[in-house]
Amino acid sequence: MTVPEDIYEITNPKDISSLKRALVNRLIYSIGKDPVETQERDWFFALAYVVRDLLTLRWMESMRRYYLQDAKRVYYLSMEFLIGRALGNSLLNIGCYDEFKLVLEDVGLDLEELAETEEEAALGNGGLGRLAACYLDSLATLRLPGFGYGIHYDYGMFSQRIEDGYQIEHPENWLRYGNPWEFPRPDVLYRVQFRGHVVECPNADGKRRYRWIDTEDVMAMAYDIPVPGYGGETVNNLRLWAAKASRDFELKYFNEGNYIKAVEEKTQSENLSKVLYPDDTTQMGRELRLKQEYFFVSASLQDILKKFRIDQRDFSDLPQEVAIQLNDTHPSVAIPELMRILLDEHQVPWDDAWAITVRTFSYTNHTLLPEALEVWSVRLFEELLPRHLQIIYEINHRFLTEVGERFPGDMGLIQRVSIIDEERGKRVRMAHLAIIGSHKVNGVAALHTRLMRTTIFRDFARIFPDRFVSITNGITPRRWLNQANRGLAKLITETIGPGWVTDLERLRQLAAMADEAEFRARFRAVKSANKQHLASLIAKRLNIGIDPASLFDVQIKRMHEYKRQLLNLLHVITRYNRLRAGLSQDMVPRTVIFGGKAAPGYHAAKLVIKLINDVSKVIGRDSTVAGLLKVVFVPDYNVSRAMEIMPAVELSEQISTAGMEASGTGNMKMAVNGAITIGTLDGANIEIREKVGEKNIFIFGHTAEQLDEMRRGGYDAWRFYYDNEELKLALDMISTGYFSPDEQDRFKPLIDSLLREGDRFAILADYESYIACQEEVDRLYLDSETWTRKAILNVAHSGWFSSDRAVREYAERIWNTPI
Ligand code: T68
Repeated sequence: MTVPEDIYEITNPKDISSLKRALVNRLIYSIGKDPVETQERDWFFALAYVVRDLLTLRWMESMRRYYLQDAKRVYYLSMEFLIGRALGNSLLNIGCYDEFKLVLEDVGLDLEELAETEEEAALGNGGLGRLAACYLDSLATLRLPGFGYGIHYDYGMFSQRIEDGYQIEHPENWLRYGNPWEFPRPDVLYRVQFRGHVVECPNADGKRRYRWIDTEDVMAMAYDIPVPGYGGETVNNLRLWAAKASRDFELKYFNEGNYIKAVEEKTQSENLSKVLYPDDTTQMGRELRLKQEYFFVSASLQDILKKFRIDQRDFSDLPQEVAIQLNDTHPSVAIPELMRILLDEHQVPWDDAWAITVRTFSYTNHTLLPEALEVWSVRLFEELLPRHLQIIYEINHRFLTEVGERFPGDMGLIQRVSIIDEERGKRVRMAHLAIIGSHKVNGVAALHTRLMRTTIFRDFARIFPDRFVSITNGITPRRWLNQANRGLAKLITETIGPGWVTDLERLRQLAAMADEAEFRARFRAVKSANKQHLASLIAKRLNIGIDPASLFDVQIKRMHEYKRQLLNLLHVITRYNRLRAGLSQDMVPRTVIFGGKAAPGYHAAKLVIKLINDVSKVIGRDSTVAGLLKVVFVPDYNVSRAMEIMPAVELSEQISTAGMEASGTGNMKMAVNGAITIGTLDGANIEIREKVGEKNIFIFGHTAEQLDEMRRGGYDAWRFYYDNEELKLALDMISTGYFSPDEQDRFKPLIDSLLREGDRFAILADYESYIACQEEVDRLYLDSETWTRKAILNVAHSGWFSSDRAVREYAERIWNTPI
């Protein structure tokens, strides 16, 4: 049916009175509330529905456009999308922020306040999930037909409360009041099979065929979330799958007359999409996790192939029409799944099926840490996905045969690259599967890709020299600058015009302004207002007073040993000791802010949270350092908290052990918001240094190569301890209960890991240069004009870290969908 244009409720989104009418209509007809008797949340939902309506028309237009263009589709498969709140971002992206602000004022409401009532979509752990969300924003802004596929978790990332200094996890029921952005699609439903067994049945043509039968099935139901690009022209789609019981359960038990049992089993199968696994670095090998992975992969592939119009087209066209990006190995079971569909359901010969598969998939690696690399026991795989295991064996057999022919006699090589790890029990190495089944494998920063090629995937880099590429991560300037830092955005726009929002390299034009005193003063005024704003939030929520004039020194990210929050704390303690010794003359007042969640089972990381809070308490009570040093742990760090904190950061702590942080993206967010980085030569810090210039960043510590060498020669933790009195003092204070008088050996495990267990993260090795570097930070901060100049240059040279640039690189170098 065609729709007459005049039927749309809002024809001109700049027309305040029609916006207001739409808002009140939603309140009455969609929420069912009398405008005289409303709560703030009702207005939020009414507003969200109006905005969604505006998005929906553009969304349909975008889909029609792609269809007519027959454009190649890009599908981003990810277990995580850390979206955050959507209201403010959508309003800015469609260009109606100020209009809606007026409309709300008219009814006595404040838009910013209303926006706070939105539950954030925290469907991710950290960097990997947030990257996926930034890339969706860029895909839409660049008008690329790029679609996300993921899981509709009932419970996303847990919320963190701090009780007596300890992290306590609470489930976060973000869907409690419903999600106003999503469209449930009960008609988009796919069957996903598990378990059962495989039978061989000869075909009429004599070829062997395999059938996967007697399976236990779960249904995947779609929820669609519109993703608006900047300017509002293009709206893409994020499709999340929720598990629903298949009717089979009901029928089976109905026949037995066991109604209660039927309902029990229904609930059990729907548990599949209940909760996000909150571990970002350790592979637990849990059955439910593998089920989640296959569940969303199977549904997504069925959907992708349906849109490809499988019945009318030749499969060999698939790689020209479709690119599928695997966000880490989590969705890599998609490789044997596509093979299974082609082989078993469409009788495509193996070699053709394999060529299609490899040309369709590509894989992004996000970590080199061995404990984070996914492996599944062959036994579990066989139980849940017997046909996939067979296919993986066949992929492996053919691959190893080829390797054997190309590198004859190298048995070690065969063992090392095999998908099946035959040592510690038979296990499927998902990274090997992902590399072998993809045409491109990318690392997320230059150093990370280099290390990937020379260390963990060295053999593969030899076998597939052209397969490995580096695409440094990026962040969306819409959320992280335009939305989060309205003050700076305004100053930038007044100075160089609004084009930077979609062309971040234009920030370069600010470089010349760094030498103008008047601009520096304005820039400083913005930072100062942002700091005051953060201070007022901290006062309101945590009842802690911080000095807005002090240096804001910030480390916000997941809690992990390799990120070395403990090194930061050793500096804090050393600083505290120096202040108490009366050495305050060279030191500027500082507020050291921490924030981050620890995986619930990660004891060392949780203990660091407790130590931060204990140190904070002792320092907070010591009047001799009042006004000179303060430590704050901000609870429940998430996307919304990040948006509040980033604009106020002056010193960005990026201090991971060299070679361990694949890229980092918080480092980019802070730099573009005018913070100066103190960091190691790790991940994207190296590229930040390259772009902003070595004079405008504080670099310290050993390089990855130096650490490697040091470890080969034997790492002597005690030497660092005895050679540096201040380090010894700080460690002794922690281990003798100075910060924990109620439990003297509370932090023994932390000290043991440093001194007795080899200091895997080289905290002691980097302590001295870190402290020296922090001294330099103080000296520079005293010279406020020079500091500001460098901060401006950080903003000016951060344009390259836009996710638009990153997505363009994927489009050109991996997806073959150049813009
Ligand atoms: C991060 N990884 C990297 N993993 O640590 C970070 N892992 O350096 C990089 O900038 C970022 O990815 C984006 O590339 C993660 O965030 C996870 O969250 C994760 C989750 C589940 C399982 C394993």
